[in-house]
Amino acid sequence: MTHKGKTVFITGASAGIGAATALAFAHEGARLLLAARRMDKLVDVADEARNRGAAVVHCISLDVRHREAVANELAALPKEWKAIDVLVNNAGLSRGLDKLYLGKIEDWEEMIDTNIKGLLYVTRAVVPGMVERGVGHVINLGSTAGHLAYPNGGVYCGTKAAVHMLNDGLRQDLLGTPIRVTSVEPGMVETDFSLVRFHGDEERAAKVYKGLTPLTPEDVADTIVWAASRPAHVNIASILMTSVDQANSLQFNRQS
Ligand code: 8X3
Repeated sequence: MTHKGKTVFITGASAGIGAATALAFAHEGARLLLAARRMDKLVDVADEARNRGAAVVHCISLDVRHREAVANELAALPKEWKAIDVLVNNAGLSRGLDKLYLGKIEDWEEMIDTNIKGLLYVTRAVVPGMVERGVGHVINLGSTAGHLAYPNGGVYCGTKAAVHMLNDGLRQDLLGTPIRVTSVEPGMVETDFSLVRFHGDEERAAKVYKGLTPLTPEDVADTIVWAASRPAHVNIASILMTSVDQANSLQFNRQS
């Protein structure tokens, strides 16, 4: 199944897995609807997507945490962008690495508002149209962290466990329609993830990936495109993926 001419909506598309996914679908000739908070970065991704073969690219500035903005921006889309074939619920982040009983409440709220509530707002805005048109695929970005918690990451892990369950629940609610629902759940991926977690502390972020080979954003993008490329009757429920240097949230093969 090719994505030529299909409309693919990706949240958090300005960097990391979101940007790599945009470029991977661009390579297939998809029409790309890209959303992120940082419009300057998003425009660069859009330019690159056009170079890689995207049929056409439309960018929207969107903070998925804002319920009304999500509803309004998606309702205001030009008609030709409303018929979304693939939704990649990628916008998400981690903030802080603290004992849960000492954690910063603002960090918790940012993660919960983005990773859980933002994903729900976007899903709520997009999926009814998919049901109405009888076509669609929702791909949610989960994590190994949603399967096994790690010390000091309880709230982030909790949000990703929630994504796993929301993914499951949505698939059940869509039974009887042709809409597919998949979660792609990676372990460590070398992106700005740790830089964001540590509020820009580069030294601390670099240590996370020290001595091991993590996944790349392209590895995950490739998997997302693969899941979206199965025959229409095949639903990949979830894909848990790590580099060979990681077994789960707690076990790593580090050289140093
Ligand atoms: C990212 C995986 O283990 O770095 O979702 O938190 S981990």
